[in-house]
Amino acid sequence: MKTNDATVLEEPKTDKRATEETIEPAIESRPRPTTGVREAKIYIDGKFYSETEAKVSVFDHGLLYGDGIFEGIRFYNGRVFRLEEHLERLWDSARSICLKIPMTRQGMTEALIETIRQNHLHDGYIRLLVTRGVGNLGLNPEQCKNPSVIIIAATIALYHEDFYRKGLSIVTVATRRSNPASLNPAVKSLNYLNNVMARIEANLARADEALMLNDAGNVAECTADNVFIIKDSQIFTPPITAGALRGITRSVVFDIASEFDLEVTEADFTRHDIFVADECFLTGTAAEIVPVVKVDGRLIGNGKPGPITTRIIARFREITRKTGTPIFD
Ligand code: PXG
Repeated sequence: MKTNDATVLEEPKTDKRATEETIEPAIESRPRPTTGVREAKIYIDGKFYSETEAKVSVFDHGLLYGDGIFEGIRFYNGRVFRLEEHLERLWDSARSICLKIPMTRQGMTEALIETIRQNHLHDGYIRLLVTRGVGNLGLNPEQCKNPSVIIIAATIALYHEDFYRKGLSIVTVATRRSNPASLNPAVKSLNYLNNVMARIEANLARADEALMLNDAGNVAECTADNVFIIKDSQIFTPPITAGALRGITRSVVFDIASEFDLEVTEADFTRHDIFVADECFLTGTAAEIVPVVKVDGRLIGNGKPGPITTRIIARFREITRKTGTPIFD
């Protein structure tokens, strides 16, 4: 595993299958015990703390109930990628769960950029959280008077180029994406147990990711990524109403497709449509854009990343390295 900081990252723990078709597990490289930054500075409510000093109360409802929201943001080459869109989504999530973010958007931008500076990073990943704050053991959020803002800047494992060259093998899992009427997947809440359960199923099946359906049996998304398929040069992705997060990377794919004069249609589709697709790929801040070559044991297309996917990945890489909010000015 290549990383941009040799001191930090865990190696993926999954068993390797020793066939020509071996696909390295992408997702095991995601969670890491530390930020990967020596003498890291973590932002909590206006102050910076070391990794060992950065702590929240056991009475924070973010811990007690998963009551809070978050964003995962990448920065490349000294620029924060699509920061405005991430903050907009954060504010929308907050509004939906009646959480008042205790700072302005400008204040949040400055705190985020200052956190990256304090950690002397040019490329990496930001985890931004707003928790409901400290309350009592009852779930009523009215007890929580002061939401907390936490910003963690970390190095990020660069996925092995094989993930992008060979593609992933995914499985459909029995765990359904939560019904929007109970917990809307459009809210990026701290309650990710629905996704975690799906991820466990994928692990048990030794797959690289879990494909999640909604209650109607249509494709919603993967556990931390949006899904796209391509058929006859037309690109399809599930609509937000199917239980997909309004992914930032997803929206970049819409932009790239229009540059290429390709049409993206937001439409409900089923597993069958993936089985018969020419190409399939996933999008997410951490994974970026990654081809899928197998679903539920069936090869997609010829079992290799397709030509349109490959072009979109190349263009995405150009865009991420050249655009974004400057960190050091
Ligand atoms: N769907 C879900 C459920 C997500 O959590 C995406 C799609 C992709 O959205 P963006 O905006 O990132 O293109 C996400 C992304 C990770 C990670 O480490 C990512 C997410 C959550 C937890 C971990 O990749 N969110």
